[in-house]
Amino acid sequence: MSILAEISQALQSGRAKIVVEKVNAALAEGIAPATILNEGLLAGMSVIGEKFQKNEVYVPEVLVAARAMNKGTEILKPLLAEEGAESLGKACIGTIQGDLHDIGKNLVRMMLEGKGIEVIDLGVSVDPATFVDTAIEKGCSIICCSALLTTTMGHMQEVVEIAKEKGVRDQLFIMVGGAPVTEAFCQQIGADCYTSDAASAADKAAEYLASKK
Ligand code: B1M
Repeated sequence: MSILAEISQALQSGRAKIVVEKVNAALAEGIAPATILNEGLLAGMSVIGEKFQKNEVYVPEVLVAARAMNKGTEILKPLLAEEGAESLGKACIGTIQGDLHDIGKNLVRMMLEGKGIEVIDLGVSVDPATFVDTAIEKGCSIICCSALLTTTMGHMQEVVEIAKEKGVRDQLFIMVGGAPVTEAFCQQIGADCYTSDAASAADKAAEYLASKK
């Protein structure tokens, strides 16, 4: 097995320590950081994403894989910056105002990062205006809103309305999701994209960014 396949395998098993060892070994072998990222770490995360979609792995496995991925990318981040590797694009993400649930939001963030998208995590109970202001200030072309509570999911519509008021609606891809959110709700509030799971959200975000290049 090649060292890149070993990195992918270790990541899929959530073995962060082995991922760190193998990433360092790959660098010592002279493999380019971007190759290690794409063909080692992201390849492994992509397998996990597909398995998660098919219910072949569950939240705990995804979380440990994502943790292993983070350990690996921590080593590569400064080297990738030196190489001038560009991220696919930028997104900001948060759980909507009034809602403190963050497990699903964190999974979406990790899957987006796994696709090479730079993510600004606004945390939980995020004011609708903060999503739009952050997107404008930090140059994010995607806003991701997560909601778990039927009582507060309505605030997502305010994100859409504020983007209109600030004249940036057509520059933003507004994505919504979370257990009570549906395709019909997404259409009703005028958002751009609903997905039922984190892996599909990352696929749609990457598709959108690729279409803008
Ligand atoms: Co709360 N809670 N909770 N809770 N909680 C629910 C959501 C609830 C359904 C439980 C129930 O009553 N059966 C219910 C909501 C009912 C409703 O609104 N209809 C509920 C309630 C009522 C509450 C409180 C009000 C309870 C109280 O205090 N009386 C309170 C609210 C606090 C607040 O937010 N203001 C509360 C508190 C909590 C805890 C703090 C204890 C804890 C949260 C811990 C945390 O997040 N750090 C908690 C938990 C854990 C849950 C349950 C058990 C699990 C939620 C979860 O993390 N699921 C939940 C019941 C349940 O769902 N079985 C429940 C796993 C997670 C991976 O799924 O977030 O759906 P999910 O993410 C999925 C997809 O939805 C999607 O990707 C993920 C998977 O791939 N996705 C997106 C998510 N965001 C996306 C965004 C996208 C695309 C996809 O694009 C942008």
